[in-house]
Amino acid sequence: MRTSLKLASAAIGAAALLPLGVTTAMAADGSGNANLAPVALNGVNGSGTAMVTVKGDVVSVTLAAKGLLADQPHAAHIHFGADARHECPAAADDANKDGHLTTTEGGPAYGPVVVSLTKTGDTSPSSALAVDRFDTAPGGNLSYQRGDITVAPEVATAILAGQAVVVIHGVDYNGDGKYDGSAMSDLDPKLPAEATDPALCGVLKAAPVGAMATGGGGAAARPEQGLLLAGGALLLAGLGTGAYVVRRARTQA
Ligand SMILES: [Cu+2]
Repeated sequence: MRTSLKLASAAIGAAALLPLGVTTAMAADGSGNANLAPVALNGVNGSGTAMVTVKGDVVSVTLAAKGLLADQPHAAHIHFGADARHECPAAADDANKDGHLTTTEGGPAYGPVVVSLTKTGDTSPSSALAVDRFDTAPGGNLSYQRGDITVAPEVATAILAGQAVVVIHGVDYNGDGKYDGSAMSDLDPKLPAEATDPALCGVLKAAPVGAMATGGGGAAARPEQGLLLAGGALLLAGLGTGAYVVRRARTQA
């Protein structure tokens, strides 16, 4: 009697653990949305949205933002760290109390770069500062769409779990319309801090399940179809510039 009871409870324990293991082992499909808001302390008067759809380990990303420094490259990434808070940084993250948040100071909140949202070519963390492949926000408006981004399985899982954070970098502390100033970047000492400090940030939240249910219903909108088509066009356009990838690859944040 006692032995069979033990066995039974052991089996229940194993069954209770199983779903967790399955969820982390295989990437599901779904999407996450983020409202992008100014990063604390960094003086950006802007806003934006991000939408990420996940199909297995391929993600499609759409960004729209306004209020950025115009006509300058804005590095944009998906950040995630298993040990991070899965948040945007707060004023309290200003570790050196200089009144601004660097990308590194935001690390405890959002983790390292896991996807570089480049317009063409490589999207790995090694392209985190590939300045010639990021959007330059003409007129301060950033518009970005790409559909061919392969991510690590744990990144796909994190996006669907509401643990990934979209960050757009590039600020203008002194308001002179360009990246300059005596403070140098924590990521690349050859760049001004203005070029890499975080500007806008938003945590990707899982979209309502109903929004992604296609189920054969004719009425269901399929926004991801247009997205993927656009992404394919971007991919084709990007093939010609693939040579830049290696040259521009730099160490990640
Ligand atoms: Cu970033």
